[in-house]
Amino acid sequence: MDIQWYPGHMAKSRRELQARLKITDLVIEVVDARAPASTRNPDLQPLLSGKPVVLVLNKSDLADPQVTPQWQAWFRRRETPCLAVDSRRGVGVPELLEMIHLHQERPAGRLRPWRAVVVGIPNVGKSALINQLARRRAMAVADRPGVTRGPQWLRLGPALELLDTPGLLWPKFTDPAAALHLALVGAIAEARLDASELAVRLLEILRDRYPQALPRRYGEPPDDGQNDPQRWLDWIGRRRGLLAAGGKVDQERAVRVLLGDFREGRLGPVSLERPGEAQASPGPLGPGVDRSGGA
Ligand SMILES: Nc1nc2c(ncn2[C@@H]2O[C@H](COP(=O)(O)OP(=O)(O)OP(=O)(O)O)[C@@H](O)[C@H]2O)c(=O)[nH]1
Ligand SMILES: [Mg+2]
Repeated sequence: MDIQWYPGHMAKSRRELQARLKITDLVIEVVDARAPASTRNPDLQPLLSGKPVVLVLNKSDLADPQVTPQWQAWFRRRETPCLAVDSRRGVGVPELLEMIHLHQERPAGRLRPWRAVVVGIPNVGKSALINQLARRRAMAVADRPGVTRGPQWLRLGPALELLDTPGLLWPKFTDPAAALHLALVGAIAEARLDASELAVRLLEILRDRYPQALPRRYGEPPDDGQNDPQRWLDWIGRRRGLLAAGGKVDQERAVRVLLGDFREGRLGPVSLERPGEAQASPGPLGPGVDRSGGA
């Protein structure tokens, strides 16, 4: 596995963003509602100095509807205006537009249009959100990190411009759990991490927080063995007929089925993080982990 901590293109994107921030009036920071702590880029904060920020908890359709309001309250207590949004269906978008227009009320006589920039880590749905705000497919959207390559302006009306930006990660991680959450929500290419480690993390969260999610999707395993991750991988493999030579379950394929079902929301809404827990924070991850998010 090639080790690239913070590839050149991201450093360049950061410089480009820094330059453009000077000419924008509002920052729309997009995070993944399933992991709002891990998917917030700490490297962005120093760049935003003084600009008003609206935080969007996107993909809220995939997150636990009981947990997302707790996050909203948590951020609001920290003076961060915050909205839950589903950019696939447009839920929360009218409220966001309202918030934008609220900020937009400015003294008359300004010479340039009012500008908002959409920032965040890769694959959180920045471009999808812009398309919802614009009500058309103006930006390319795809379920992999690194789709938006450079900054792109979009005019929304005579006096409002939006800027889409490429997803940005930060150079160093401290918490390995943060990296797992980033990979689970698709912000770092999964191939950069050990997929079975991702599966174990996910299975633990499901066991502790969403005990019905696995039985609902795959049925109850017949044995009454330990309720550990391995038991579920074996069961998923057997249910799906993913057998390797000798009749043993093909672990890799079972992992892929599980992660695919999670990403597509087929396990039901799941929040990987809750406010008040020991939160993932940035720092060194260890070898073999590439945060480029690039494919
Ligand atoms: N379920 C769900 N999927 C979403 C939502 N928003 C975006 N997506 C999907 O997430 C994937 C990534 O969306 P993009 O808009 O390309 O993400 P991005 O943040 O612009 O990504 P980069 O340009 O790579 O930084 C796409 O498959 C979208 O359809 C949402 O609110 N809910
Ligand atoms: Mg994009």
